[in-house]
Amino acid sequence: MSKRKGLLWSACLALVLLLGFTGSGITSRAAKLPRLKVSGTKLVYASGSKKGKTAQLKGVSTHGLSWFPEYVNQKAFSSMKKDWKINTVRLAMYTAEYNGYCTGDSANRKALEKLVDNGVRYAAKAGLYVIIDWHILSDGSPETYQSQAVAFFRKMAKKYKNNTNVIYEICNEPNGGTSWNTVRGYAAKVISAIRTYDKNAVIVVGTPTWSQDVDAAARNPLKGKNIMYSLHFYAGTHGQWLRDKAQAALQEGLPLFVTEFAICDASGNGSLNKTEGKKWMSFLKKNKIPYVAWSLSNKAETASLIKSSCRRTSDWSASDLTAWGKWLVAQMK
Ligand code: IDC
Repeated sequence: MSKRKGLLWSACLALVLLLGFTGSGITSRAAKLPRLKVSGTKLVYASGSKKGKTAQLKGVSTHGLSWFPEYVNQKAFSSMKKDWKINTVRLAMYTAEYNGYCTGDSANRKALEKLVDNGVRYAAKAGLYVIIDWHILSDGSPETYQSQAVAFFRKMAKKYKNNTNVIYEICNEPNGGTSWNTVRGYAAKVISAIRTYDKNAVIVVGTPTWSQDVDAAARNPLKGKNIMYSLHFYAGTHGQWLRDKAQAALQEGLPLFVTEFAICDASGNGSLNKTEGKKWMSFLKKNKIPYVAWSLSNKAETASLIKSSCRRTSDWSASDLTAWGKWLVAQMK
């Protein structure tokens, strides 16, 4: 080999090694979870050994990140995966309530983004999928803070385009008479912002009437791939009539994701309706619908998974859980 050729070869080798190192650097920082995609009405694995199989995501949602930030910690996420068998966690970031992303000051916004970032990292390390939830509620229509949402999701997609575990939920619960047409217009703008950076991430779109009107979405779904639609239920309030709506939407080919549910009433209080709860769980399991329960907190309300007397923020034992917490964990195991 001539000296010149030798030099060329060493340069090539150095380049390959360099690329190899940076490549593994990226993968070790990003999640090692298989990518997800939507196929028909189902969420399936798009890579890895389970490629093509339905991904039955199941997990829990935080309460509002501004109010219960202490539950976003590595030990919490890892212990829920090990002890409760969850594979997904949802980060509920309120937009309009006290210290919401759009109503608090810029320091608050920064703190929320940091919590989201920590949450994504802890989830990746624990081996969990993570939903970044733009938690509209009292703002009613997603159009109220549309420009903020577009900017937020553009930023998130740029940051997490290589994180295979991130799912975007772009509007928790449209309400106050907001039509599907309005939600659809909003969704098209936010989805296009996300797709600037990430062509593949799964995006979940809320539906009118607190994410119940999946039938309206089924009549005129969005264009594009890897889009799912939220169905929320509280078994104390929502029964067979809502399952019928969901069934009809599935029949029309609409992919559903239950990004929030509990078995008390819709206020987050009242008693547990276990009879209706069981019917819902068998509906979800039969149709392989991914589900996430409300909420990981110790607030004194029925929908909390942790007892209000419990100060632990990870590694909970059965006696730390509320009746709802115990019921849910038994369902997921
Ligand atoms: C509730 C919380 C409660 C809080 C209230 C207003 O449990 O502590 O005071 O929000 O911020 C939803 C919403 C979810 C609600 C939950 C229970 O997405 O934010 O949380 N719920 O009311 N939809 C149906 C029920």
